This record gives sequence, C-alpha cells and structure tokens, in this order.
Amino acid sequence: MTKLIIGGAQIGGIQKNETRESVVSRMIALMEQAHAKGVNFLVYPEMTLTTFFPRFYVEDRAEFDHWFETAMPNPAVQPLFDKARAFGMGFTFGYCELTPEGEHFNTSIIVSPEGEVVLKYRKTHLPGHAEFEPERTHQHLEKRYFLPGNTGFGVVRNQDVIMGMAICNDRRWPEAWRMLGLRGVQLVTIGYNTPSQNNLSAEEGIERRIYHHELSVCAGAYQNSTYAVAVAKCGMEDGNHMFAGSIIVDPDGFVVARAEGEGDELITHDADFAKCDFGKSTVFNFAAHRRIEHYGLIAEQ
Ligand code: CDT
Repeated sequence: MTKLIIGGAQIGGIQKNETRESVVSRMIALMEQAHAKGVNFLVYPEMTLTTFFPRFYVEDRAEFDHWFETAMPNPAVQPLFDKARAFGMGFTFGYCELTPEGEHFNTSIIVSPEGEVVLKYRKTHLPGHAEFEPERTHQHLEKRYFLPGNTGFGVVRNQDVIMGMAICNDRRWPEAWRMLGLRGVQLVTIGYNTPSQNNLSAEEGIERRIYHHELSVCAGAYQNSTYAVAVAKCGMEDGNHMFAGSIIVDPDGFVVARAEGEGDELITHDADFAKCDFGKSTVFNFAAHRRIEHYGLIAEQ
C-alpha cells in the first residue's frame, strides 16, 4: 500500500497589484522547501494566483476578466509545472478559469509528477451573493463572478492514491465529502480563502470561524476514512484579513500537521494510505451500512 509524504503550501496575502509571476515564484520557493523534505504531493490554496477579488464590486464584471486564466498551464505558471516535473512531485492548486465559451469558474486541478493535468474540479458550493449588499461590512461576491461548477466530485488515481478535490465552502457540505467517499477517495485536497469575520454578524469571531473550518475537515475525513489537506490563502489582503489554520487530517479525523503563522508556510505529513482501509471496511463500509432508501430528500430539495 502506498506511502507518500504529503504537503500543504499555505500562501500569505496577495495584494491587488502583485503579478502572477511574483506569486508563482513564492509557490516555487515553497515547492523547493517541500522537495527538501521529500514531499511527493503538494497542495496549494483556492485562487492561488490572485488576490481574493470577490470582496470587490464592479458593475461590469468583464472589468475583472483579467483575474481569470484562459489556458492552463500558461506562460506565467509554466515554471511551476517545470519545477514540479524536475522534482517528480505531484501538486494541486486553485485558479479562476475563463472558458472559450465565456464561462467563469472557481477551479482547481491535480497535476501528475509528469506534469499532466489529470483532474479538473469546478467549485460547486459558491458562498455569498451576486449584488452589492450595503448592510454587509464586507462584500463576498462569488455568486457574481463565478458559475456553480459543472464537474461534480470526480476522483483520479494519481501516484497510486485515489485523490479528489473540494474548494473552500465545499468543505462545509457533507454531500461533497460523501460523493468523494463513495468513489473511494483516499486524499481530499481543499484550498480556501476564508475572511476572519462574518460580514453580517460581529459576534462570530475568528476563533469560532477557525473551529467550524477544522470541525468540517476533521468530520469529513473521519466519516469517509480519508486523508485531507486543507490549505489557506490568508493574512492581510488589501486591508482584509483571512484566517490561516492550514491542516493535514488523517483518516481517523485527527489533525496531524498544522500551520503556525499567517504567511507562506509549508506543512507536511508522512501518509500511509493503508490507514484508509480500516474505516472503509468497518464503521464506514458504505455497502454494508448505508440506508439509501431514507436519503432521497437530500437530492430532492
Ligand atoms: N472562499 C470561500 O468559499 N469562502 C467561504 C466564506 C464563507 S463564510 C462562512 C468559506 O466557506 O470559507
């Protein structure tokens, strides 16, 4: 059974005017650290290449098309692909995708150690709102700038591990985890950009938000007997704070690695994917124990 050293590459704030080339050089610096620690597969955050622009409102959304990638890889990110191939390292990262048909998605990809894009996922659960809402202390306009993803929750066998992706808000939805679990997932990768304050309630402080993040990832990993790597883009971006809290969670639901700061930071764990088998063959043996005759409502409403 497969053993891999898995890593999370947390990225500190990216300011509005930071270029893709500058971000990619930060990503490569973390990849070099990861290689020095023997990492075989590295996870970067949601929307790794740009600032989290859905906090800004523009009336004409086309003004924000410059945050989107029309090809992947492209010249700005090619050095990252080249470095990973030279290291024989698989990796995943999130970016904003503009398709030839003019559709906008919040996307992530898994890239094999040979440099091939082996799986694409488009974010399903888009939080926030589509119009400017003055009662909010901060805007969160993902529903304005992205379409809900149309890929569903696929998996791929990469580096002899069954891998799948979720993006940020997806981690709070058990349905996302269970779709991956039903496909036998052994490693779920999650990138996130989570503001530290609730834009409608001052009572929900950063501690509670980090708790809900961790609760969701630990529960999802345990209930589907899978490893999970959840990685933040965090710290200050253009005067807005996003929490850090990147973690690696084992198939028992325990946190086995945790970021300490709010900047660019690597976390790693020696993962033994045989550990996924116990839960999948006992308490979470889906074929033996699920009662789907009572679950219809989940897909009806
Ligand atoms: N990027 C993203 O999806 N962020 C959301 C913020 C929503 S506030 C609960 C998240 O779920 O982290």
